[in-house]
Amino acid sequence: MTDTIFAQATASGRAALAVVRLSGPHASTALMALGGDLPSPRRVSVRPLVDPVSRETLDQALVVFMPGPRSFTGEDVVELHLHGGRAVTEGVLVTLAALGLRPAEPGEFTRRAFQNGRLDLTEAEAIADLIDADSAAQRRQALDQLGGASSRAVEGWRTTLVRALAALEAAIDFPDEDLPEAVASRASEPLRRLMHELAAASSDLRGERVRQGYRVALIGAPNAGKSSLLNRLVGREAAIVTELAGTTRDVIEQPIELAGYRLLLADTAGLRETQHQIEAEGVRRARAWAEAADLRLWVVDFAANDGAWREGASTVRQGDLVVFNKIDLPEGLDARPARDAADLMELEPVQACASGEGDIVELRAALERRVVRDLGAGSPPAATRLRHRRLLADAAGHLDRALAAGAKEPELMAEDVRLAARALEALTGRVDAEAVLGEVFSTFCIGK
Ligand SMILES: Nc1nc2c(ncn2[C@@H]2O[C@H](COP(=O)(O)OP(=O)(O)OP(=O)(O)O)[C@@H](O)[C@H]2O)c(=O)[nH]1
Ligand SMILES: [Mg+2]
Repeated sequence: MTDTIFAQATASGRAALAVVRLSGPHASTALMALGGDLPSPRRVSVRPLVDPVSRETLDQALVVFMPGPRSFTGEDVVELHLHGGRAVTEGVLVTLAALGLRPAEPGEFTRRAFQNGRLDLTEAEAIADLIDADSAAQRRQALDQLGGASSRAVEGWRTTLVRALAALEAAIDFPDEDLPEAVASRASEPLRRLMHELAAASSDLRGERVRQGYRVALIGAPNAGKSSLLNRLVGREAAIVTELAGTTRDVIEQPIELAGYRLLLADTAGLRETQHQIEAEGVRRARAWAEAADLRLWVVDFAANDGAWREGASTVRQGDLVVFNKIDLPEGLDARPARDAADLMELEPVQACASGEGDIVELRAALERRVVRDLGAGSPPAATRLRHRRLLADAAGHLDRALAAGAKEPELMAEDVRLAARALEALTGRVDAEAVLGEVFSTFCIGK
């Protein structure tokens, strides 16, 4: 028999309210011990909570009893809405422990919900994401996933696989009714389509970018104004700005929110050939960060006439942004070739003035358009974390092998289709759940 767990579900510290949650077979007896009787299910009632040993009143609280299996965890659940004073919550928690209940581990309530079939694994992960959500897009994505967006996509794919598998197995077991080779070749086309769909979903990074931030690197020649632009975008002096070329060495990462999305901006060392050991390491890091970024802002000093801007050209990619900075100053001699280079790489040009009274309105708008275009378009992603993408890639890989076995070896084909379905089942936690449970639930906070 499982034990009964309890935890404060709200943040600790002085507050107007604190919610303590109980789940397990003794939740109702604990409530009766504290509150005197058992209120009607799923109705909010007022009860004085009294320590059953000392008879001391601990609080005047709102209590709710939610009997299983129609509760969050699927077990009997009690919620105590206390006054949020430290002495109140402490008194109630100590009393619950004295009644023999056990303090919950992080994520244990959600884990029980999963184990009792109230949620699948992606929905449990969505709860963690919802609690971690800082931006509107993160909230939207977590709610979509909690509403079953990922589960439905995965279930749909799995159903296709299971149907194909059933037909194949039937033909293998009763080859006189339908030749296994014929069934295998009929199944190939839909399975190939599914393989492409799975492969696309496994390389779709939108979900992870929404959760972790859309990565934008500021790169360019020394002194172009990268640090100044970063400071303007984040709204504070996060990076040191001087008139000396080679000021920034470390990568300075700063999150911002734009159009409801979380972006991770990185200011980097100015790109140039240098003998200086520290600066050279800075340039190496700048290139590495830019390489892995979702978008690069190539900052070009509109006023400089030294040709230094060329350094950025090897790091920037087709479709990135080129920011002509310092437009408050007279145009430098070398701006023409810079524009031509930008045209050649189909960079979107933006003008900016990072210092003084100048503005970066155009840059901010361009960034906003990019993040909305790259993360906001299309249907919600099926994968929102690496775990999902790996399993989708596994499934696609098994299908690839199934198709290679093809009509010549229907038994082998069936086996690989079965493995593909397995991978999808691991994604929602239908199989092999034990292995990932620790990983999934350890990131939760206590009381969830
Ligand atoms: N007039 C003018 N000056 C600017 C503008 N943007 C930056 N500056 C100045 O240019 C100099 C270099 O700016 P930084 O932001 O440090 O340039 P950086 O690209 O980070 O330089 P490194 O870190 O050395 O690579 C500073 O003196 C800034 O005040 C601008 O739009 N207009
Ligand atoms: Mg700098």
